[in-house]
Amino acid sequence: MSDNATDDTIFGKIIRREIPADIVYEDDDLIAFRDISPQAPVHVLFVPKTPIATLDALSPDQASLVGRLVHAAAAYARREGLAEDGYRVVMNCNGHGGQTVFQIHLHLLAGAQLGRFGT
Ligand code: IU
Repeated sequence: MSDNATDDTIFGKIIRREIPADIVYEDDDLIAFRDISPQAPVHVLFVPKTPIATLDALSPDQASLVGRLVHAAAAYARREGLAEDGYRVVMNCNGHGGQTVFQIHLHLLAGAQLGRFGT
């Protein structure tokens, strides 16, 4: 087993199939699975396979990975018929952002009218 950061998070265990998850999409760069504690009727997490703890740790050469997450989420939403009604994508960073799993991930929330965000 390698000792990179992804291996140290619950998402690394999901990527390696060490714990179960409801996986809805996967390719060479990323995996997507349903959030275990959904905050909307549709709540899917898009996670790069490259270990990056927070957005604050994202290097310039890793920036395209975030684009891949956004594009994969948009493509999933379109495939699932969610795009016309709309959806939200969110990335949380560190404590005030509400980040609890320290492998970057994009939340896709859809399936109902979402409330405004703030404190
Ligand atoms: P956050 O942005 O770091 O707060 O999001 C982490 C999400 O990971 C959160 O919505 C959890 O419900 C979700 N999650 C999960 O889907 N499966 C798990 O085993 C664990 C957390 I731990």
